[in-house]
Amino acid sequence: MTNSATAVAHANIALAKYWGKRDEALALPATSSLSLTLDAFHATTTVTLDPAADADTATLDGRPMSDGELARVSRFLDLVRSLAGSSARAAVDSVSTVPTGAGLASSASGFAALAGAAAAVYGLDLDARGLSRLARRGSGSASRSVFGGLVVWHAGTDDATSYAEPVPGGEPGGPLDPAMAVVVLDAGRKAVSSREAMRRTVETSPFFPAWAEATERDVALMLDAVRAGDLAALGELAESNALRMHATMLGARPPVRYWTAHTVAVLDQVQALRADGLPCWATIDAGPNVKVLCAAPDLPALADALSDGGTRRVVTARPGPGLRVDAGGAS
Ligand code: 2P0
Repeated sequence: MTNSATAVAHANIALAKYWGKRDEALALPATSSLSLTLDAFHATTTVTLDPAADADTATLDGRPMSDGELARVSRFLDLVRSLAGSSARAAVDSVSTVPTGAGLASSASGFAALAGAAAAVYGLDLDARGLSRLARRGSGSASRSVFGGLVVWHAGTDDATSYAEPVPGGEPGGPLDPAMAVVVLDAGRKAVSSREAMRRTVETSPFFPAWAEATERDVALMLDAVRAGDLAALGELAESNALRMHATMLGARPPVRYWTAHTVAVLDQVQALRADGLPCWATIDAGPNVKVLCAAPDLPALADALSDGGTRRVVTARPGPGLRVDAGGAS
């Protein structure tokens, strides 16, 4: 019997954003969303069963997780244990190349890897869709990191129908050949967690219903653009969708604003680059950092321009792979 499993999951960046839940307990989103899994950032997580222990333990990058982080991991393991009919506690060891809590999708890769390793070690027999549904319960965006390339997360109406699946067309060298330059303006932890900011937006922003309607439409239009191999249409929709998400949270009380002056400077530059004939489109998540979509052949020139003479840190990314699980741990 295997008592240890390791999984690797890559971060994803949404082009049509998930911002707001309709059911907190089941982590059902208010809308569908569409993302690109990136090769540049990933989490590697090992889960080892320890039947003699009376509590779970967890480390992140070799250090014990904070009480809050451990509680969230342990709650997720409780769900896995209830599905598996097990009471064994576990040791979780995670190593991540994603800065945590900076709007760089650390929880997406983290919970997708945890879902993969925990499902294997507790003996849940899940297919990719089942793993996506499970990862969703840890962190909504983690449902998408189970798959590589372009991914759609169907909002669904209940636990069984809310899952992600891959969208053909985003493969490296394919018709869209997408790539992304990630401008890391601030890798520090954000002041308001995306979970709290989402909740506040749903409860207090008068713009929220319009956001939810528009995003469901955006996902459909983006899927059309992908099918047509039209990166420009996809990019224009993505930039608009991100600005609408931030407009919606600016409408919350108290308002949520993740942008800094540096964020705005990068948005200005993206607009100027486009006007100069370099097709590229910005998106921003729950943090000040800006991710810029382009066609892969344009990535070196884009990254060079965004680095602003080497004064800004820019990470270049191509489409990344889906979840990989190695259940061959110690027996
Ligand atoms: C997204 N974000 O679609 C959006 C855009 C951030 C901005 O998904 O509460 O960490 O754990 O379900 O998945 C971040 O939210 O939130 C996120 P929970 P999660 O990528």
